Amino acid sequence: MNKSALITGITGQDGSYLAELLLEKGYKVHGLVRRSSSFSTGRIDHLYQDSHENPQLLLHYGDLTDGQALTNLVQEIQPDEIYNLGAQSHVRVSFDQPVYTLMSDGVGALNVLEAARLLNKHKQVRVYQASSSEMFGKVLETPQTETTPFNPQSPYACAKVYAFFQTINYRRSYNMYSCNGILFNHESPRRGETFVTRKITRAATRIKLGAQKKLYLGNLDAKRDWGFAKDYVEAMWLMLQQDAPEDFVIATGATYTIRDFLDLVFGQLDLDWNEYVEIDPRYFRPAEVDLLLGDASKAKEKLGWTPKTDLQELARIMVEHDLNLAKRELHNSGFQAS
Ligand code: NDP
Ligand code: GDR
Repeated sequence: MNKSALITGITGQDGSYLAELLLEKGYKVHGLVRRSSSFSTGRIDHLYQDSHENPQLLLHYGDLTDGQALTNLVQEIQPDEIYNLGAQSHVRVSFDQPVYTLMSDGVGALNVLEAARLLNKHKQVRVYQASSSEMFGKVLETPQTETTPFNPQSPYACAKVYAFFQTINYRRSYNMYSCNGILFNHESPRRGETFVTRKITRAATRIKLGAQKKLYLGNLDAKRDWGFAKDYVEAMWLMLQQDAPEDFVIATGATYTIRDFLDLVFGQLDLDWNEYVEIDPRYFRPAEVDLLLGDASKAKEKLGWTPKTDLQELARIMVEHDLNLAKRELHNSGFQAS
C-alpha cells in the first residue's frame, strides 16, 4: 500500500516542492487550502488533475486556526504522515499581526498535533513541524546547532518557539512520532515576492529590461544562511523516515549579507546595484536578527542529507527564472497595448 500524506501550506513555496517530491515517491497527497476570493494554487496547478480521475493529489478547504475541522479532516483521510508547513511566514508582517501570527503558527501547530494525537489512538501518524532558524533570534552561539538556546526576536519567532516545544511535548507525553526541522532560510523561483531574495531577483531582472527603475530595501547588513528550497524538502521527508523522531538543523553552513546577494544578482546581469537600490525605513523591523549561520552536521550524519546548491547557483536559478518571467510580462503588456 502506498503511503498518504497531509500537507498544510501546500500552496506555499515549500508545500509545492514537497508535494512534487511525495508524488514522485508514489504517495497519495492531501493538501489543506485556505478559501480565498482569488485562486491561490498557482504553485501546484501543474500537479493537479481532474479529481474525478483517480487523482493522487487531493485538495481540501481548511484553516489551521479551525481545530475542529482539522481534526475531522485528519480522521477522514487517515494520513500516514502530516507535514505542518502552513504559517503566516513573514517576519516583518508578524509585527503588524502578532495575534493572528500566534493563532496560525502557534495554536495552528497545536491543532495539528491534537488532530494527530486523536488519530494516533488507532493508527500511527508521523508529524513534521516546520520550525525555523528565526527562533535563534539574537543569537547566543555561532554557528547554531540543535542545542543552541532560542532567543526569539519577533512575534513570528515566539509563535514558532511555542510550536517547537509543543511538538517535543507531544512526542514525550504521548509517545508520538513528531519532530522539528529547524530550517534556515531557503529560497527558489517560487519564493514569495516580498521576501528579500525574490524581491531582489524580480526587481533586478525587471530593471535589466527597463521595466523598473528603483528597488527599495531595508537593512542590507543582516546575514543569512540561504539554501535552495528543493534541497530542503528532501530533508523534511527524511526526518519522517527514521526509526525514532528527532529534531534537525537544516542549513548550508555559509552566511552572506543582503549586500552580497545584491552583488551576485546584479553582477550576473552586468548591473551595479548601487545605481538602483534605495533604502526605505518602512522595511526595517522593530527588532532585527543580525546573523544566522547553521551547522547541519547532525543531519549529514543521521539523515545522510547535505545541501546540493550554493548561493551562486541559487541566484543563477532565480535570475534565469525571473528574467524569463519579466520578458513574458513585457510581451503580454505589449500585446495588451497594441
Ligand atoms: P509560504 O509563505 O510560501 O507558504 C505558507 C503557506 O501557509 C501557504 O500555503 C499559506 O496559504 C499557508 N497558510 C498561511 N496561513 C494559514 C492558515 N491560517 N491556515 C492554513 N494555511 C495557512 O512559506 P514557505 O513555504 O516559505 O515556508 C513553509 C513553512 O516553513 C512555514 O511554516 C514557514 O514559517 C517555515 N519556514 C520557512 C523557511 C523559509 O526560509 N522558507 C525557513 C524556516 C521555516 P496561502 O497560499 O493561502 O497564503
Ligand atoms: P527572514 O526573511 O525574515 O529571514 O524570514 P526575509 O527575506 O523577509 O528577510 C531577510 C533579511 O533581509 C532583510 N531585508 C528585507 N527583507 C524583506 N522581506 N524585504 C526588504 O525589503 C528587506 N530589506 C532588507 C530583513 O531585514 C532580514 O534581515 C524568512 C521567512 O521565510 C521565515 O518564515 C523563515 O522562518 C526564516 O526566513 C528562516
